[in-house]
Amino acid sequence: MEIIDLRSDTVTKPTPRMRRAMAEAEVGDDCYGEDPTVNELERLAAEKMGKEAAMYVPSGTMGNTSAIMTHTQGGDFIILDRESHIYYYEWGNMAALAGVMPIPLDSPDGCPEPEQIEEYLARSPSRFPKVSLICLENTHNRRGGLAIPVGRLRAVKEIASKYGVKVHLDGARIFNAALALGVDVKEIAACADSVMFCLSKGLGAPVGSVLTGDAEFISRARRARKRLGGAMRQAGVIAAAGIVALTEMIDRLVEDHENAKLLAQKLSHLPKIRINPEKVQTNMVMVNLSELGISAEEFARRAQEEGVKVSCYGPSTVRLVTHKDVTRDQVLKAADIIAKIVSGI
Ligand code: TLP
Repeated sequence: MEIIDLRSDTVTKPTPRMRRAMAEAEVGDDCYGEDPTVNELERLAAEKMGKEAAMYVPSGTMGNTSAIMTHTQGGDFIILDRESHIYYYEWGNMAALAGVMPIPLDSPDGCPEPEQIEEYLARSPSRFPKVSLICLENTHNRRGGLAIPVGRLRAVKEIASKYGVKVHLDGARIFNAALALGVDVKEIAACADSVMFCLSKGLGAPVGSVLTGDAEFISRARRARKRLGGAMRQAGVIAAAGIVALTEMIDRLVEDHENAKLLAQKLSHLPKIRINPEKVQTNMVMVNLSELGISAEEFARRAQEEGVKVSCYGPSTVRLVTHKDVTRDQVLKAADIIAKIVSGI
């Protein structure tokens, strides 16, 4: 049976060009700064983001954790959306590894309001714990792949700068955000002191993310990466695929966005399925099943039986993600399969 895997864009497989680049990569010991392929990837990543420097990391989680460890000191607080990946999925790393406390705010459109933030930043420094970092996310995963407009990010950066607080952006899917907003990725990156983005999601590389920022920040972040066990040796073998991701795979993300819109449009006609097609801005479709009277887990199980994989995003919400390894025809087929499941409930 053909499997249409819509669980995540992380399931994408490397392209033939990536595999060739990996096989032929020039390598060296990256802990001595001697891997030319890693160095080239880091140079390219920094240039794309408009930042001075970059550090290759095995995962987005390690990129975010290294950033938090570098920007903060134990006992500090960080402000972030309560649905952010860092807060929701990253295993309490901020507390366990950086020793910082979260102030999770509820920001339904994914970006905290400056007023919400200022309430904490304006507190007396002698009586309240220090807030040293604000973490943003764009696109915002749990808020449905929303692309947060640059104006909103900039407003946060301005209030942060007023109080001397740093901003880190989890830009795992920053290229999807730039595409949806019709801006250069640098405009988004300029709203944060550090930006992490993933090569291993819609861009199709098998492994890896990059943390970018100014040169001094990145040289300190390298210590955090060491502590986390993420300093690699001949990592050029995987970085080579990252270079292909950055040079060849960005422009095609438009197809994923079109496919997600098509999927949302098809599913929104089904009875008792709740989707807000206007919220489908990038490559994710959140489907609310509460009126159907079936749990997300049961729905996912039935869909898998019919050859469509989705992920559960709450007791009655499933997430469907389009990516380079699902075609328009497969998306249409998945919509038909889901229609059949819904009609049988
Ligand atoms: N997200 C994964 C799961 O962990 C949920 C997915 O399938 O979407 N930031 C954001 C916004 C992410 O969505 C993810 C991964 C990460 C960071 C972490 O990246 P990795 O998996 O490389 O550690």
